[in-house]
Amino acid sequence: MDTDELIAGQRRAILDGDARAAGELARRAIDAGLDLQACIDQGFAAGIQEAGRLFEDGDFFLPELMQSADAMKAAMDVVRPALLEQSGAAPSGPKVVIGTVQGDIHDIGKTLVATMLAAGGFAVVDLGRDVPLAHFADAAEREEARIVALSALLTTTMPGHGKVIELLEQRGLRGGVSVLVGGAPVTQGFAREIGADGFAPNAPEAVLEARRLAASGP
Ligand code: B1M
Repeated sequence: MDTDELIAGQRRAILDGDARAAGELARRAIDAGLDLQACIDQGFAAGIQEAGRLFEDGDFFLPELMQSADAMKAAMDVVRPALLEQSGAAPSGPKVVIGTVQGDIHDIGKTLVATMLAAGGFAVVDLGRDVPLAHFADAAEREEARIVALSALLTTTMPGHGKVIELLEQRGLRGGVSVLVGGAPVTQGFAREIGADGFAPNAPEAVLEARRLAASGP
């Protein structure tokens, strides 16, 4: 199986909701020394995005979308440790508290961003998904975080980003903490509107943006 076939197979495994095949094809990519970011972008993530399109068009129902999401998780569970190992970075840099905001259970992209940040040398505290908004402020204070990183995949939950910023302000924490926002419906314009310090459209750019924020000071 050549690289193109392997990546096409990864996309197919996600669309088929085949967690076993997705995990196996992730392992094969690692063993073959392939560019894992390319496998994620063109293989696994392309598959889950296609599943989302089919869901939107009414050609996939929720159980099928959930199976695709499970297959995506199986692939990412295999890829994540390899990405961290490949980077060789010691996660001892500036501390980032990350999570998907309250009401939102989408965590595949958030976890990918968290992994890339850790691979980029940041000390990452992942609060998970559907995180009560006050928990971000609690964790920022407790962990003495340099960056609070917020993810939202739903248009109904993205206003949570702005509310976390308000909470940080109310608690007098805003001066020491930069806020980085992202997620499929989030734009640069929205980030500016709510007073976020940074925005990134994807995981690699989230690392660059976090580095810029860490270097520029609070
Ligand atoms: Co849902 N879902 N979903 N879903 N889902 C979307 C988001 C949707 C666009 C699908 C659609 O209709 N086309 C739609 C939202 C519509 C809207 O808001 N206008 C939708 C809906 C409606 C829903 C439900 C309401 C469905 C229902 O129940 N009727 C429900 C919501 C439940 C809830 O949260 N309360 C729901 C449920 C689910 C599943 C559980 C089945 C599953 C999630 C499983 C999981 O995450 N554990 C799921 C999935 C898989 C999707 C789609 C298909 C794929 C999301 C994904 O994982 N993408 C999605 C459609 C789509 O996005 N095309 C959809 C792959 C991932 C790598 O990309 O998450 O975008 P992404 O992350 C990227 C960037 O966005 C960015 O970097 C990441 C990596 O490059 N990024 C950041 C993300 N966070 C960042 C943070 C940063 C910076 C960058 O800084 C901090």
